Amino acid sequence: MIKSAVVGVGFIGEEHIEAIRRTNLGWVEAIVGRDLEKTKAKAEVFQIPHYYNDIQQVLENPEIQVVHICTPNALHYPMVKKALEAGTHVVCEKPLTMTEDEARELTELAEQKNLVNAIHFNIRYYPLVRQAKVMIEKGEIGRIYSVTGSYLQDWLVKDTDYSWRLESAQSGVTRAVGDIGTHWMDLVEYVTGIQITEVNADMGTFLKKRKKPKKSIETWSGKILKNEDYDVVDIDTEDYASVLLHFNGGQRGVFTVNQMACGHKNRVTFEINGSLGSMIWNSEEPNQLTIGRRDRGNEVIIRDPSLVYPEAGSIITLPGGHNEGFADTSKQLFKEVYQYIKEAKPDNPVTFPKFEDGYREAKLCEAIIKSQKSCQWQEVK
Ligand code: SOE
Repeated sequence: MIKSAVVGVGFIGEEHIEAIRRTNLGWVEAIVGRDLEKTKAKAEVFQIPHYYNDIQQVLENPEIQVVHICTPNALHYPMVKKALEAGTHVVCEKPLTMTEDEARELTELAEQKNLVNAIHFNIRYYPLVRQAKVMIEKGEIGRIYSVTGSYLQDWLVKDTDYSWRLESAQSGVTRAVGDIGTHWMDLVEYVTGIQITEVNADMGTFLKKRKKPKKSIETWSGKILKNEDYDVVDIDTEDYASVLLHFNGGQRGVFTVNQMACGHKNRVTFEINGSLGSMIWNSEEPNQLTIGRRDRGNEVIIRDPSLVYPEAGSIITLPGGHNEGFADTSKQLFKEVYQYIKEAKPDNPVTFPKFEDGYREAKLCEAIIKSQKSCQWQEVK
């Protein structure tokens, strides 16, 4: 078992703990949280041997080979840097950092130190996403013309909905694009193999003021508080964005992100239109992929290991009809990372998303922000 530590134990940190365990390759030796009492309580619930309130204590333990950074975004850069400098492999939540410069620095540092570096772009690990990628590589939908889609949520619809993600100091200057737009852009570049070269963005903040709970609450915890429990604060990050896209082969595209879209809990969709067919997928029904055809009936591919390409089959655990979902994506991603660490052969192909993919997203975010400010198309450098 590869010993690991999870730093930050909110909603997504807990997901990491569970997913690491389900790989059958990793063992969670320690967790790190801001508040020692709360972290102790979580360590007891999850039966984890050690708990700390400082990452340094984890980095001093030579048995811990990997750290998972699941803190608010502002802490990714200093935490990842410390971990790499201490010679520890890192799995980081997205976005990698809050700025392009920080992302470049961490990407270079990880390469210099020859350490395994992964970023949690888990949506790549829905098996039919990988199936779509392989089908495109084999030319099954022909020449790609356009790529469209969205990432919609409703957990920030009310002015009483609050999270550290709303604050630019903790999450970065872009929220909806940085949090869920990065997932979408990573996903479509991964699946299609084409790259976004220019962006034209329109971003909006519907609620300019929100009620901030006097005590911090975890993302998705859905706590109901009373009026006197809040302070009214200004919001400086976007709820919504639509971004027009140009790709490197002349393809066109557009995506919308919206964290105030009632009824959509956490729905990523893409539609890829090619000369021989279209591909349509959404994360709320992840176990089916629609292939649209012009000259014959459309097809629906289902998530069944015996019916997909081996590359997609390799990230399926259960037989067809035994549905897998969100929690399985992290398990499959970590399985590939931990297997790579275990085999320790640098020439093995890297199948998981790396810091360079996080750096790519940082560049895309910077271009989107510039485009919003200038009201013009912006090149992605
Ligand atoms: C919050 O918007 C969030 O938790 C994202 O940060 C995750 O990446 C996504 O999976 C669900 O929503």
